[in-house]
Amino acid sequence: MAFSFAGMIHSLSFATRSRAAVARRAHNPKVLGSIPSFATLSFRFGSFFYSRARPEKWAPGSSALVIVRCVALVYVRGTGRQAHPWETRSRERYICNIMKVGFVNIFGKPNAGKSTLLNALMGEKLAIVSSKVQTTRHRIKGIVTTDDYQIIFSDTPGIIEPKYKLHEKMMQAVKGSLEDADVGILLVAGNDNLTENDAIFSALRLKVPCIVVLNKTDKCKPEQLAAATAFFESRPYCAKLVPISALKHIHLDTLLSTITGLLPEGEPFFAEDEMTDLSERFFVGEMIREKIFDLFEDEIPYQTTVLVHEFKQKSTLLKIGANIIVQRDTQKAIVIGEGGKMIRKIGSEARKEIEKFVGQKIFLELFVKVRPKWRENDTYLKEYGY
Ligand SMILES: Nc1nc2c(ncn2[C@@H]2O[C@H](COP(=O)(O)OP(=O)(O)OP(=O)(O)O)[C@@H](O)[C@H]2O)c(=O)[nH]1
Ligand SMILES: [Mg+2]
Repeated sequence: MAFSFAGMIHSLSFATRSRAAVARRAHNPKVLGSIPSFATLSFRFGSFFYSRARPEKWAPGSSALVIVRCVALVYVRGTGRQAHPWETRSRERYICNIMKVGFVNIFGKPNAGKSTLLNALMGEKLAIVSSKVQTTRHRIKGIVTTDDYQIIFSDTPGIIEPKYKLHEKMMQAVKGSLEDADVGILLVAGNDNLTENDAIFSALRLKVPCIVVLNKTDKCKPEQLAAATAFFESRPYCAKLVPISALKHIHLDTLLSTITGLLPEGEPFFAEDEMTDLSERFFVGEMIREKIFDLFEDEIPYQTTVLVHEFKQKSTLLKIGANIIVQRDTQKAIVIGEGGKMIRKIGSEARKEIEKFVGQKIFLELFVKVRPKWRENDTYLKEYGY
């Protein structure tokens, strides 16, 4: 009885959040699986009604707030309910020191530096980067948790007019990221065409606060920066503007404090040691794809994808098998190269990165397969993870 009551209230409290927020929780079974105790729920409901009745008493740091939190903490600790250490820490954090929590999704034209920014904010290379456009094809989440905030950043594919089905899938990843953002980062290279970027940002129609981030300031002339700042600051979607260099890590701390200033308070969605919701296999495939972007010009990177079909822990190493998918026989010959020169190069460069990523020796086996028009074929696209 007590269980079903708690469960019912739990779902009720979710009903006050957006559907997107509920869907986001589904990513994290650890959070979804922990049903709040009666004390936690009483505290939440009590504080909600109290805050509505006496808003002036509810200012951060007010004595009323501190007393209610302390009483609730003593009560929750006193119930003696066995909880997972992470769950306990998270509840204490929620009661004593509500965190800033939310989804911060990065949007922009291809090549604006979205993936470079995600990696810089994470302090870890999660997303592949290249000097060519349309490198990122998926939404890539990176989670940063400190004592004060949990930010779930999302890198997204560069916004383009779709020309084939793969493009449509890429733009669906952008659309999904528009729906659950708590804060939008509108990323633009400071020396890029301002009106083109403005048209894209306006078309996104984001209803959440947006930060226009002027990137690549290391390459901009002061007058370019001044013009871009004046231009975007006057736009209706621009809540804040921050100039940065994602590559040189300039002003990232200002960007972080601007983000946390706009985020709502709440409980963390993910355990504090979680960094992403994507699999190791996914990142391994991406690292191989990055080498293809680095090593080949023209159409090859755009007509290629990578499917990791084997990921097996052996006694001394990890065995990884991957297929490089191309559209035509001529492309297969180019990817293999004379006497296998190019495929060996892809393999040796990808292996170094993958070994750093998985933290152990790997055996990497690459094959090249021809799948005509795979970018237009729903079955292939699904099989290849799009
Ligand atoms: N000089 C300079 N170059 C940068 C900066 N940020 C990114 N770049 C470069 O810009 C290029 C594109 O970077 P990405 O991070 O792949 O860009 P993206 O927006 O993710 O591109 P797509 O995935 O194609 O949409 C790379 O060559 C980066 O090294 C920066 O702050 N300064
Ligand atoms: Mg990218």
